[in-house]
Amino acid sequence: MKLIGRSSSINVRKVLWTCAELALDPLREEEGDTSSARGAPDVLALNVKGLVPVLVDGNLVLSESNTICRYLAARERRFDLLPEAPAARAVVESWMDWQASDLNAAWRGVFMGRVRRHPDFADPALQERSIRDWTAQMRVLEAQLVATGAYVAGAFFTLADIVLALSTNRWERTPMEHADLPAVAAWMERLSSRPGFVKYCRDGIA
Ligand SMILES: N[C@@H](CCC(=O)N[C@@H](CS)C(=O)NCC(=O)O)C(=O)O
Repeated sequence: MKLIGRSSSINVRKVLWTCAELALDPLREEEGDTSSARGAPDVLALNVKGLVPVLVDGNLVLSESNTICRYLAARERRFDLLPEAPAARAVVESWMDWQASDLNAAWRGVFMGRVRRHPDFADPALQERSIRDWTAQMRVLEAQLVATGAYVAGAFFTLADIVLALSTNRWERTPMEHADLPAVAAWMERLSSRPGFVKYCRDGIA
């Protein structure tokens, strides 16, 4: 099994943390370059989107970080991370989908403007709007963690925690005002007993 993508990428680190939870050690290829929107030619040859991560497992070539995490957990029959029962599985997937859609859309303006320093996102009004949207989405996560009192999808750690902790790490590290979210902070602390969290999330970059 081979995982392509630089470990500075938030989406590659989701997969690396998942591999750590599964005790998998895929071959690594550090392709991908932050300066290139479409990725390296080798990546394009495997993924028409030109983005990393890409997982190659025998004849299977897979893109989309959340899908790769789900594939690996299912492959290893780790139903603690991705339940087999349809209802429990759907809850985990719904939070992963929310991360990839509403939450991801909210951070773009301020993250691209202040961290990546991309000229298209230099407008302060655009950044302020993004901060408002991102904070509103993070309050949704806070409410969910208050409701479960433990992990994103309920009482147990799942793939939803991996993808949302990486998003939360990006939120914490982006220079802007941060709302006080005690349940989110307690959950990040709860996760710090996991070596995969320490290696690929807490001590990683935004
Ligand atoms: N929806 C995709 C997004 C992948 C993505 O945006 N990857 C970025 C890195 S985080 C990328 O490949 N950027 C171009 C590059 O690194 O060359 C996923 O979740 O895997």
